[in-house]
This record gives sequence, structure tokens and C-alpha cells, in this order.
Amino acid sequence: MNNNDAVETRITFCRTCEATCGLEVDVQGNRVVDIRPDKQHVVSKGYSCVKGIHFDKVQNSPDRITSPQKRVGDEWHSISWDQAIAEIGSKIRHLVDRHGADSFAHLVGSAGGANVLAPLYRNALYQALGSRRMYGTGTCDTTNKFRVCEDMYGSPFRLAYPDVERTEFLMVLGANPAVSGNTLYHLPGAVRRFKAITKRGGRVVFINPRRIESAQAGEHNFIRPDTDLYFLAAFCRELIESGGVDRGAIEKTMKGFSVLEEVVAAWTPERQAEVTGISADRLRELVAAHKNANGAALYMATGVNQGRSGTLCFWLLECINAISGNLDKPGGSLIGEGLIDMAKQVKEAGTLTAQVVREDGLISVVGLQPSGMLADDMEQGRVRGMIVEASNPLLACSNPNGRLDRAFADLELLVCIDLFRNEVGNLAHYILPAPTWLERAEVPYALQSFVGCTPLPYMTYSDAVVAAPDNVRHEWWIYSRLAEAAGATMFGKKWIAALLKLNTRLAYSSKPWLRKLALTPEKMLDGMLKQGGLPGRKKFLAQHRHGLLLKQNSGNNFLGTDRVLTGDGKVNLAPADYVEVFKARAEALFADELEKRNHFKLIGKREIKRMNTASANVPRLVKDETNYAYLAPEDAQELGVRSGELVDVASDYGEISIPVKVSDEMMPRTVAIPQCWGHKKADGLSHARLHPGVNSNYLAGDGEANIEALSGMSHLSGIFVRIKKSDRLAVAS
Ligand SMILES: Nc1nc2c(c(=O)[nH]1)N[C@H]1C(S)=C(S)[C@@H](COP(=O)(O)OP(=O)(O)OC[C@H]3O[C@@H](n4cnc5c(=O)[nH]c(N)nc54)[C@H](O)[C@@H]3O)O[C@H]1N2
Ligand SMILES: Nc1nc2c(c(=O)[nH]1)N[C@H]1C(S)=C(S)[C@@H](COP(=O)(O)OP(=O)(O)OC[C@H]3O[C@@H](n4cnc5c(=O)[nH]c(N)nc54)[C@H](O)[C@@H]3O)O[C@H]1N2
Ligand code: SF4
Ligand SMILES: [Mo]
Repeated sequence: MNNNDAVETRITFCRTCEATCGLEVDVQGNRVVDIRPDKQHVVSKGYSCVKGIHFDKVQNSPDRITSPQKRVGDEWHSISWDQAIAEIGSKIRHLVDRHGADSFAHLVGSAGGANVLAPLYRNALYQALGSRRMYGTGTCDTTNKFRVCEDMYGSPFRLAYPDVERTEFLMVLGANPAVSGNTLYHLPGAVRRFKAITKRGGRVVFINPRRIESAQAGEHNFIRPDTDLYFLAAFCRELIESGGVDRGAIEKTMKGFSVLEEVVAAWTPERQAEVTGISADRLRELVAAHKNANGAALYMATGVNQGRSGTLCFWLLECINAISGNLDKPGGSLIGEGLIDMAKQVKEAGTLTAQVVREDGLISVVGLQPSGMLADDMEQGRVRGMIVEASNPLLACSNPNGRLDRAFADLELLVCIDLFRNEVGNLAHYILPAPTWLERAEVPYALQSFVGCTPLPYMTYSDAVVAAPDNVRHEWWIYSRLAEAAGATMFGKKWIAALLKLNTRLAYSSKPWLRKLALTPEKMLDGMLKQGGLPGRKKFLAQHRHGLLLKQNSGNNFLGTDRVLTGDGKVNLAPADYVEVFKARAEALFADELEKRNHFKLIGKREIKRMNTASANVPRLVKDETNYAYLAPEDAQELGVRSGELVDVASDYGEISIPVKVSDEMMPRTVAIPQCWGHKKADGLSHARLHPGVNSNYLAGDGEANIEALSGMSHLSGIFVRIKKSDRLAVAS
């Protein structure tokens, strides 16, 4: 950057979380110097959070990796791309030939979800190698939902969203949109929109073991962690009992109602109250309000997904939306339309549908094997090499007492594609530098652009705001080159592989006229926009820089149409596997809950200034040296601890010591610990290293016993723990 360079303002959108807020970015030379909310963005209208406007600190961080790195012993060396690709390619080939294709795995993290083109190339590489050993932190947040969508509606991506703009009754379980920005549906500035519901006479109800930030926009109800199954079963039963179901719609467009009715029959409001802490009267009152609303929607997210019954919970929640006549109805829950019908394409291709490809019979959902099996698979030699793209599994995944650290350290080949050398990067043999989202052309997340999960449908497109450093390469390029070097034919055709080879050379040619010939992400996205019947890239940049509002979803376009992909065109209210698992487990888990009702349960806590592990290195965002264990005042008193004092928290899997914060936001007998801390080994992250905190996932179990069998989800919330005042001295207050 030259200080005399003019400052130019470019319009883009944030891709740190799924809210995809519009941003204005000041660029001087090729350097980002300021980021502000875009007041003219058609949906976010000037809303953004601190993570978006401070992304320049990630972008410009001196810790960023800007050339391929190779570890030799404990030392890191910069190497050329040619060397990196050739060495990694031949090692992949060696592993595949010697130990079978599945010995070479992949793990993708949440930031990978914002990259709309990378999955095409990533999947093509692994298909070409013949490896199905793909993991993702998707099995930490949401594969239960995809499983249910597949069984009820016929495709994992036929996903409904709450019609927040028109609803009169919204009930949110296990989500905190004020902090998280929502997940699996896209809507920035959630609090403002929830407040608008109350203002027009509707109700917004949060069901959560912590009185969350979102609750400022509605009512809050405590629920004992991981008991939502009983609340939802009783809600469903009460709805049926009190005549709150639309029998006409059920008869015409759904199947399995009588089985559903039988499944929930035993779960009276009184019975659920014994474990949830929500009184029978309160539940009845909520059902009555739901019934009387002209448009009602239930929504749930990670807090419930990460429990022991995430799939069953989402099934019952979707059933409530459907049988009450609110599915496909304005103000209820709607099924959107994207640029392409990704749900249908995925159904037809069959590759991402739920299936068993593992030798132990555990399920893969949307192509992802359970991340809770990572350590087992590595220790038992099923996995010997891995690419980790945009993830930090040592902090994010179940890691009982550090078991994952040891397993990753023993891999024969570990390659990380990242912006930084994070904790898992420390253990890698190679780190390949990737661009940030400011350096990528993109349309918003796939679920927004290609599935249409957004209450305010719109489309936007952004070119890269700045050029990536010279020696940084896009994921699509890395995967194409690795395929070539490992002798794998992407997309199954030699001529396509030859074109891809040519394209990787053209895209980074030193001659501008050759670069112009490359099939770039810009050109691919231009094609997608046009295929969706929208203006192409150039028009978007010239005329719709702040987004283009699309037709509002009027509902009545799903049920009874060929968009229901179940084969017979009916929504399935009683998938046989779910009924079986419910019958086998519900009573036993209930008995367990009753027996342990006085035990502590651990939940997570997202913080507005932190994006999982990825913003931990930004000094402006992270000032505390550590995270804390949040405890209700009566629990703290009983344990004899005050804010700042240390407690020892132990589960059946691990033990940590952490300082306490006493908070009346907490439900008694619940402890909340912000996850994705524990940076003690982060020598590639100069700030995070000094603010390490404690890794709460040392307390989470892994292996088959801690995986939800229907969806492969890890059990990360509602973990039974024991707490006592620590004998050790507090390091922070
Ligand atoms: N106990 C508990 N554990 C949890 C959760 C919980 O609620 N409770 N939540 C779970 C959930 S939902 C998730 S998604 C995981 C999150 O964990 P992960 O999915 O592993 O994601 P992050 O920590 O966000 O990101 C990890 C890395 O991505 C890199 N990165 C950022 N942007 C890019 C990019 O554009 N390209 C590339 N190549 N790299 C990039 C960052 O530098 C960082 O090193 O944690 C899970 N863990
Ligand atoms: N600021 C910020 N934003 C983020 C992220 C981040 O790390 N920081 N991560 C992003 C990612 S990867 C994701 S997947 C999304 C997740 O988005 P959300 O699902 O909205 O995530 P959380 O804010 O963790 O909300 C989960 C809530 O569930 C509650 N909870 C825990 N256990 C239970 C339970 O058993 N029952 C019920 N009813 N509630 C329970 C917790 O108290 C918490 O409030 O957020 C994304 N946005
Ligand atoms: S809410 Fe999400 S998308 Fe919006 S600015 Fe914050 S991190 Fe970015
Ligand atoms: Mo996530």
C-alpha cells in the first residue's frame, strides 16, 4: 500500500456467519483499511455485528500464511506450490495404493460452508480417488436436520424456514439468533425482526436453559438441557388432543399420522414437566396460543441438535409445523426456491443421501461420516492421511482429555488448508494458504442461494474485494492440482481432467491474456445467476450492488406438488426408523433423566465477538484471557464459589479447571462454558496464544456411544458433569 493511493469503497457481503450482512469495504492499494455496514443492502439495511466490521484484522493479520509451508521436525519452511503439490500428491497416491482409498480422509469446517464452489472440487477429488472418508463439523451442528428433511420431504436439502416476516407465533428452541445470526436460514438483524412480531401483536418464545440475549425480543422459558424430546412430544400430543390439527391437509398431503399419534400418546404435559422443568399449564398455554395464531412456526438449532435425540426432536418439531397446517402457509414454515433446485439435484444424484458406507454400520448424512469417530478411525488405522480445510477439530470436536491431539499427531500425512497455522495446523506436515472471503467472488451460502432458505428472498453477488497475496491459492485450484498429482481423474472423464489441468495453469498465468481465458469462479457464478433466470454478474455489479429483492414466498407451493420428493408425493410423518428408535429409547432416557435430575449438565455458549475458533486471534475482539463457567447463583452458593474462583468440572470422559462467573441467566443445575477455547498450543496465532482459555470439549465423549445413531451427530450439549470448587489457584478473575 502506498499512502498516496486513493481510498476506494467496494460493496460486498460478510461470510463469517450465515446472516451474510451487506458491507462497505474501503480499499487502499490492495489493502483493506476499513469495513462498515452497508446501509443500502436490501435486507441487512445497515445491520452488522462486530465480527464483520473487524474482519480487516483477520484479513491483514501478520500471522496469515501466505506461502505453502512444510514442517521438517519442529521447523516450518516456505516451499513452492510445485513442490507442495508434487509431494502431497505422491503421498496421497501412496496411501491410497497401500491402504485403500478410504485411508485418505477429509475434514471440512464451518468456514468451508461459505465457499460455494470449493465443495464441487473437493467432492470431485475424493470421488476420483474413491475415498468416502469425508468428515465435517456438520456432524457437530446439523446433520440431524438434513436427515429428517430427507425422510419427511424426500431430499436432505428440502429445508423449511420460519416465515418470520408474517408469523404471529414463533417458538425458538436451542438457538440464540441475536448472537449466532441464525443457522440454516438466513436473516440478518434477527432481534429487530423478532421485536416486529411482538409489535404486531404476535409472540416470540425462547425455550432455552439460559436466559439468552435473544430473549430481549420475546418471552423466555427455561428447559432442562437435552429434554426437548419430551417437551416436543407433549406439545404434539396436546395439539392433537385439543383439535389443533388440520385433518384435511393431513389426509390429502401427508402419511403416517396415526403412527405419530400413537408415538406421542404417552407423553402428557404432566409427564414432560417431570424432566423439562416446563409446567404442564405453561405447555398447554403455549399450545393454545400456537393454535390460535394465524401462522405459527417452531424453529430449533444447535442446542437441540447436539443432544442425544437431535433427529427425533427435529422430526417432532417438523411434524408439529406440518400437522397444525402451518407448513407451506404464510406465517408458518415455508419451503423456498433457489437459483437452482439443489434439493432435487441432490436427490437425483443420490450421492449425498443418507447411507451406510462405514464398516461399523454408522450412518453418513450429506456425505459426512461422524466426526465423533475421528479418533477411533485414526487410532485403528482406518484413516492414515487427511486434508483439513477450514477447521480446528482439536478445539471444535469432542476431544476427551486431548485424545484427538494425540491421534492427529500420529497421522502419516496431514495437510491443512487454512489462513493460519492453528492448533491442528501445528501437527500438520503441510499447510496450504487459502484466500479469505474478501479475496473470493461469491454468491451467499448454498442454502440461501440454491435452496432458498430465507424469509426475505434476495440475491447478491460480489467479486473479490481485494486480490489474494501472490502465493495464496483457491481451494478449487488446490483440489484440481492435487488430483492431477495423485493421478486421479476428476469428474470421471479424461477430457475434463485435461481441461481442469489447463485451467489451473491459465488461472495463474503470468500473461494477462491467458488469465482471461481461464474458467474462473466469476464466470461460473455468472453462469449460475443466469441459469436461475437472474441478471448476470456484470448487471449485478452495475445495478444491484446492494442486492436484488426477489419475489416473496407466498406459500401454498409445496404440499401436494411435485416438490415433495418422497416418491408418492406425501410428507412422511412417521419414518419407520424414527418410530423404532423413539420406542426403544424414549422411556429409557426419561428414566435416566429422572434419576439424574439433580446432576449438573454442561451446555455451550456462543459469544458475539467470537466465531468458533476463527476470530480468537483478533486483539480487538478477544480481551479476556480465558472463558468462564457460567453458574446459577444458588448453585454457586452451594458449591461455595464466587465469580473468578476456579472450579473443577469432570465428566465421564475428561476433566478441566475453569474460573466461574455467577449469573442469574443460568437455569439451576446447568453450567454453560463457551466452546472453541483452549488455544494453549497455538504458536501460529500470536494473540490467541496469550488468551488461551479452556477447551470444554475435553469433557465431551466420542466414539459410537456418544454419536446419535440416526444422523451421526456428536453429543456436545447436555453432557452430565460433576463440579467442585478447585484446590488450584485461579489464574484469572
Ligand atoms: N461444545 C461445543 N462444541 C462445538 C459447538 C458447540 O456448540 N458446543 N459448535 C460446533 C459447531 S456448530 C461448529 S461449526 C464447530 C466449529 O469449528 P470449525 O468448523 O472447526 O470452525 P472454525 O473454528 O470456525 O474455523 C477453523 C479454521 O477455519 C479457518 N478459516 C476461516 N476462514 C477460512 C477460509 O475462508 N478458508 C479456509 N481454508 N480456512 C478458513 C480459520 O482460520 C480457522 O483456523 O465447533 C463445534 N464445536
Ligand atoms: N457470534 C457467533 N456466531 C456464530 C457462531 C459463533 O461461534 N459465534 N457460530 C456459527 C455456527 S458454526 C453455527 S452452527 C451457528 C449456531 O447457531 P445457534 O444454534 O443459534 O447457536 P447458539 O447461539 O450456540 O445457540 C444454541 C442455544 O441452545 C441452547 N441450548 C443448549 N442446550 C440446549 C438444550 O438441550 N435445549 C434447548 N432448548 N436449548 C439448548 C444454548 O443455551 C444456546 O443458547 O452459529 C453461527 N454463528
Ligand atoms: S452477523 Fe454474521 S454476517 Fe453479519 S456481520 Fe456479523 S458475522 Fe458477518
Ligand atoms: Mo456450526
